Amino acid sequence: TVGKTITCKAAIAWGPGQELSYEDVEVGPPRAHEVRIKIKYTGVCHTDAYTLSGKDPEGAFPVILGHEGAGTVESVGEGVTNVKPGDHVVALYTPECKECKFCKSNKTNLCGKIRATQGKGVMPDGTSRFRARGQDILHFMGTSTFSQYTVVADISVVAVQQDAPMDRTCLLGCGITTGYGAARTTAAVEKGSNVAVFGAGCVGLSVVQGAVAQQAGKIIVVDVNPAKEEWSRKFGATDFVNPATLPEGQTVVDKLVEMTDGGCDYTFDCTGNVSVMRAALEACHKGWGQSIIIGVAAAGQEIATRPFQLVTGRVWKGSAFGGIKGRSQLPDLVTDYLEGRLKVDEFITHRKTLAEINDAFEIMKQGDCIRAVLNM
Ligand code: NAD
Ligand code: AHE
Ligand code: ZN
Repeated sequence: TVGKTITCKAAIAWGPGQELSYEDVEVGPPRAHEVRIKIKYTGVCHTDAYTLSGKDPEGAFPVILGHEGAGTVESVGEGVTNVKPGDHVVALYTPECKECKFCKSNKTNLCGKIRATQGKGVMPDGTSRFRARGQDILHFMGTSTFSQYTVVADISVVAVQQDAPMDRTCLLGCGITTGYGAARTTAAVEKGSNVAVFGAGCVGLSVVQGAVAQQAGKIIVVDVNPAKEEWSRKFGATDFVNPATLPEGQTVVDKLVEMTDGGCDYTFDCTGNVSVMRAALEACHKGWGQSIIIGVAAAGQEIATRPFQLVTGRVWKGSAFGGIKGRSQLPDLVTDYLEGRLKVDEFITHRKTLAEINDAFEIMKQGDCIRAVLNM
């Protein structure tokens, strides 16, 4: 039997730089290899604000943003075998088809199967499941969690433990997994190694948490917001550096090199600022230090350093979704959370409803917000 279209509320981004509009949207039934999810909770990530700002080269409008969501499966299309109605799920903006050359490689978590259509804001068959005001509305990152119901490809969803609260598991859909995975999987920080984390938002604090799990030595957080010192120490940072309060003539690179007897073994950019990315690379130890870029920079921004930095052994890398293959590995992170090894609750500083989403975007721009979770 063919499913019915559902009318529900969503926050629609009609154009760049505009407030989101909380209004009715029609959500079509899932087609073959698609899943319709009743979203229960969604986090708001800086990448949503980045795309809304118009600075994302892939940004297109009108669109339903949101990529940090958890909910229950409402219905599935033909051929779906990995989830069933009623399952508790997390949406995956980095899908896992398990068949493409990326999925078959143990060197990456990127999946190639639907990346082209996902980037265009449509389902794999090239069409949208969302309609409002008589026109098609685009999908975002293959997830569009700022809607009470959304439709995703079956490879973009993973069922997780039913006893895990969904107002927490939603955060494993991006921020926490991204930072924790970057430290544990992308960098695979070794015991005793010195780590510097630039930017103590949800992502940076999650890197700290991952570095603690890897038994790193020094875990130095660098942030221009002094209030982040307390946050950083709460997650296990051993040191905090505020570049704005260094003595005249001392750069953050000088400071980190001095603190670590020559440079860090691993550094992470969790700011999206290309000057910070350069400092993070140059604060690495000669011969082996690795710098991992996690932050997302605006269209037109480019990174630079002297090639000599790389000639002398420093390594520049990047990480998307923490290098985690979502369908294979996200349930393990939920287990870590349920068994007390992974902090999640601590990241939630604000709670709002979907109708209050513009307030959540405002709050996110203030320094005291780590994550705002929306109840749908
Ligand atoms: P956030 O804004 O909460 O945190 C950023 C932190 O950086 C803040 O504490 C801020 O004070 C600090 N900061 C800003 N400028 C700084 C500077 N010059 N020096 C030192 N600290 C500085 O953001 P977040 O949600 O943690 O996300 C961080 C970045 O990661 C964003 O760019 C986001 O788009 C990106 N991101 C990437 C992925 C991925 O898979 N690669 C996933 C999620 C988020
Ligand atoms: N569309 C942007 C890049 C945005 C970007 O880098 N996205 C990250 C996830 S951010 C989550 O908060 C990512 O995973 N990218 C890998 C991918 O395939 O999109 C641009 O610059 O075009
Ligand atoms: Zn995100």
